[in-house]
Amino acid sequence: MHLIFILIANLLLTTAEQDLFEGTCDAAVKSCQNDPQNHDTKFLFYDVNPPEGFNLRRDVYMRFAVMMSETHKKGKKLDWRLVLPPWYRLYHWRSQRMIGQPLPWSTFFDVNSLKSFAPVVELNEILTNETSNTLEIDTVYVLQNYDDPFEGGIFADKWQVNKDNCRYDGDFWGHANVKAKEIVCVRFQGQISRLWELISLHPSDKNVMFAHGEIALHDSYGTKNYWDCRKSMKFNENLVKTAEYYIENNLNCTEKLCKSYMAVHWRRQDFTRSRHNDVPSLHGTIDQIDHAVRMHLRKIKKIFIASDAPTSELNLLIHELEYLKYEVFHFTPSKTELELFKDGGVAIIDQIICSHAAYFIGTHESTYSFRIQEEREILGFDSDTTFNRLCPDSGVCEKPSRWTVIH
Ligand SMILES: Nc1nc2c(ncn2[C@@H]2O[C@H](COP(=O)(O)OP(=O)(O)O)[C@@H](O)[C@H]2O)c(=O)[nH]1
Ligand SMILES: *[C@@H]1O[C@H](CO)[C@@H](O)[C@H](O)[C@H]1NC(C)=O
Ligand SMILES: *[C@@H]1O[C@H](CO)[C@@H](O)[C@H](O)[C@H]1NC(C)=O
Ligand SMILES: [Mg+2]
Repeated sequence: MHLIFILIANLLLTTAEQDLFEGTCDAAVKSCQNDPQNHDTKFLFYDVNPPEGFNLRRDVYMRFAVMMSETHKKGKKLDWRLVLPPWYRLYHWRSQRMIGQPLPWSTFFDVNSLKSFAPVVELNEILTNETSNTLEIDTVYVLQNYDDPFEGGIFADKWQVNKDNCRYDGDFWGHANVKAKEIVCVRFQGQISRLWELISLHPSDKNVMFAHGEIALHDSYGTKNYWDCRKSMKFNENLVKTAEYYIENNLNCTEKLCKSYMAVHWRRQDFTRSRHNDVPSLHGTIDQIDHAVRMHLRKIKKIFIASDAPTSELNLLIHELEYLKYEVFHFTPSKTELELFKDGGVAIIDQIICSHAAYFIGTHESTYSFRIQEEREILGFDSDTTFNRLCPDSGVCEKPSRWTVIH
């Protein structure tokens, strides 16, 4: 994660325009632009490193969506659509490990809103339209990191086909009827729009896929177009309604910018095991929450906790805070809600509730917390109420970077 941030910071300084390859579709031909059923429509698929979680995947989506949108804005590649990779067997989705079916993006997002920003289609929209029942991907490019990203002391954008040990480590989101005709491994580093150069290696390809899409970096992190894309990532309306109902009934707020509660994202599990320099102990957490309320929120008694902690650990935190006379809230889905929303939807409901809080404290370098911070920027909270983190019990505690919204 740290390296990624160095790289992103690097990219912010780069304004060089990519010299994109010309598309084969003439902007003046209307059918090219608007008809997804058009015979000549080409599809760009991508996949992400299997162990990566939901919220990094959202960031990878934005890289592809911004790339597509910026290319189309220049009148290029108008015959291309971006295929939304289904959500499938995510590592953190504990209650679904066994029964995991690939879930379309509409389970979690408002897909029409995504479509208002970039030309995206769900995989199941294409699969049902494939007459032969099998979807053939012409070329799967498996992206790989360079062994030394700073070769010769500099980080340069580059790519190179790599013929050694080439294989695709995914399974097309559990879809047995998706097949690859050719697999090409490519060492790649740099901005995502350079993937068009790879695509041009096989100009007659109709379906192209990039595995390990997370290796390609943002073209424009933090720009207006980045934020326009981010704003279009509205959640499924049932998730929004459930979160708003919870806020109204438990946290006494009916506005967008609530004043009645503070929220904490307490990331545990793998973070507790492998990042003890970044996360506090249970008692450290309690002290920091109590301190924040005394410093900034003297009138507030309600605290909402979002967490992936095991129930026993979470209950300890809740009881200790209650002992300090706080009213503590945690969203526990009913059995029906869990079946309906799945683990992924419940995690989003927690994020929405954190997004509306008067004050938010997140977990260092958690992409789950980052997405809440972005949401709060979009809602219009003062950034001081947003970019706060839990510190380790001892040692350095770097302030969170402030990625503020651009309208
Ligand atoms: N319901 C809920 N789930 C969480 C919470 N924090 C983490 N998770 C789960 O754990 C996953 C964490 O992975 P990821 O999205 O990659 O975020 P990161 O690992 O914190 O950067 C989330 O996608 C959720 O499934 C939380 O506060 N509430
Ligand atoms: C699939 O077919 C339906 C009905 O013909 C059409 O409305 C839809 O746009 C098609 N989707 C794609 C991605 O081609
Ligand atoms: C709810 O909020 C209103 C102000 O918006 C306040 O007057 C009222 O006392 C609050 N109720 C509770 C139970 O906290
Ligand atoms: Mg993760």
